[in-house]
Amino acid sequence: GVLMTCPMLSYLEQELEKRFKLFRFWETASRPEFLKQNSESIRAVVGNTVSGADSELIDSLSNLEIVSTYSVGLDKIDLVKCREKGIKVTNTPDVLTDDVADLAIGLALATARKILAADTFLRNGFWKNGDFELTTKFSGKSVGIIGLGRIGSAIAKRAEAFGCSISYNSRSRKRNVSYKYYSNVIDLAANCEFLFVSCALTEETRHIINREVIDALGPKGILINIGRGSHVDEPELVSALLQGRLGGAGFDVYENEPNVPEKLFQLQNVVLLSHVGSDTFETCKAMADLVIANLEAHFLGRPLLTAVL
Ligand code: 8YV
Repeated sequence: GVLMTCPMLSYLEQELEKRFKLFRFWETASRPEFLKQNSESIRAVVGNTVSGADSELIDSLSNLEIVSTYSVGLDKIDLVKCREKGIKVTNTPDVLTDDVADLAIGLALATARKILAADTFLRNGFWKNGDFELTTKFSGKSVGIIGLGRIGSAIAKRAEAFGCSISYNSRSRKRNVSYKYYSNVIDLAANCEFLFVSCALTEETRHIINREVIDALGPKGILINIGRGSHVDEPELVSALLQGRLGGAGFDVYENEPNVPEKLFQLQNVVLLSHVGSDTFETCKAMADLVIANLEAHFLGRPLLTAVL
């Protein structure tokens, strides 16, 4: 049997149901009771970024062999525990890279050019009384990227096409990359106008965007986060924006989703999306197919397509 932790794409649910005995964790009235009855027959968990596989769940499934997450992010999976117990882990890299990078650029443009505010201005009938305010240029600006993995590199490639100069921060300098490397996030922030967060969420990168980094980016700087909400110290972000110490922010992820600090709602230099980075028909289908292909490969004893562990 396969345990799905929470509702995901209905296509994924249907396709899993065709192939496996599917348990829907969110429909169980009592989780302890459900686990007592069914834990023995569960050999796989399908989780996502809302609900993954924490140590408690892993410990309660004595026959668990594989966690196949419907996400590229692994922060909701206890990888240490999985490694200890020899449980395999797969995710959905590559197939969502383009969409997330596209959206990162979209957020930069929407934030700098105030696209949503300009649209609201027109809809409210204000155009008749005069033109919309001037905004900030994106093309040709200096772009900083935290995390030059698949998504960070795709953002860099797009920003290059906008004539931007690229610099980055990551754990170590990348070989065969001509972008300027900063070993320190504060130095990166001090030397760029648009700062993108696209690294994995780990203990080291939690709150990588703190007050010092925000102040280094400064009142003309724009912060874009398509990584994880917990990369940013959110109360610090809110106060910096309210006090005008940060120029603007475009966010797709938040510390406590689906809760977003409501103080941000009044600000025109902020664009807030509801964690939709990979949510296109094309990509969600590809992610679902990859989740299934990994499970099938595992149960047939074949090599996994996108193994993390
Ligand atoms: C998820 C994401 O796919 O892949 C990730 O890490 O953040 C998203 O694209 C979405 O939240 C569903 O789990």
